[in-house]
Amino acid sequence: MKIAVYPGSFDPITFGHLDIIERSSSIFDRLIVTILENSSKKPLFSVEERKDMIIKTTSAFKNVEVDYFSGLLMDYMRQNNYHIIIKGLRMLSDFEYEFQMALMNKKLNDDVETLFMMTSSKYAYLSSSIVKEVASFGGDIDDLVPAYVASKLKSKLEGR
Ligand code: COD
Repeated sequence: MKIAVYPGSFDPITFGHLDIIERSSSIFDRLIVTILENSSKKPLFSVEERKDMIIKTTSAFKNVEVDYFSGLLMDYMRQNNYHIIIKGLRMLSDFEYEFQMALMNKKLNDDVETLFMMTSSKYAYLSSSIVKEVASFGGDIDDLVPAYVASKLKSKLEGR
């Protein structure tokens, strides 16, 4: 069985993430979308809230599961005997960051391969940070995230 892990912060999940999930879930038998901590980001949503949004928005994909891990991605991979990571690539800046991370991850665990999937051009500009920025100023995010996520984001920002 071919299993891949799609790791990220998913704070919150966007149409860009969902595009990568849809395309990679059609290639692998199981796709595990795993929420991890990115130490350079302070999340807006709790792990439970992020997990809920991923579960709700990926329910159409029957081979997609959602998980969370606190710690190094490579420890997660080793503990679960997973060997393939999927990453999305948008801009040159993504490449530098992801390249460095892939090489360090390979050094930490040589049994794991990182595969990169190019963004769809319509989502090349899209990130969770941009969505939060637009939403925080009352901009329209309906084309950027599913309706369920948009409503969670609006109520989260109103409650702050
Ligand atoms: N189109 C295509 N791909 C996209 C898009 C889009 N519009 N938006 C996001 N993506 C891709 C990103 O490039 C990334 O591959 C993935 O989706 C997740 O994105 P984010 O922004 O939700 O998540 P990140 O980049 O903050 O996730 C970083 C991790 C949490 C995976 C990383 O920090 C990590 O592995 N943390 C655990 C600790 C660890 O092991 N650190 C690494 C040591 S080398």
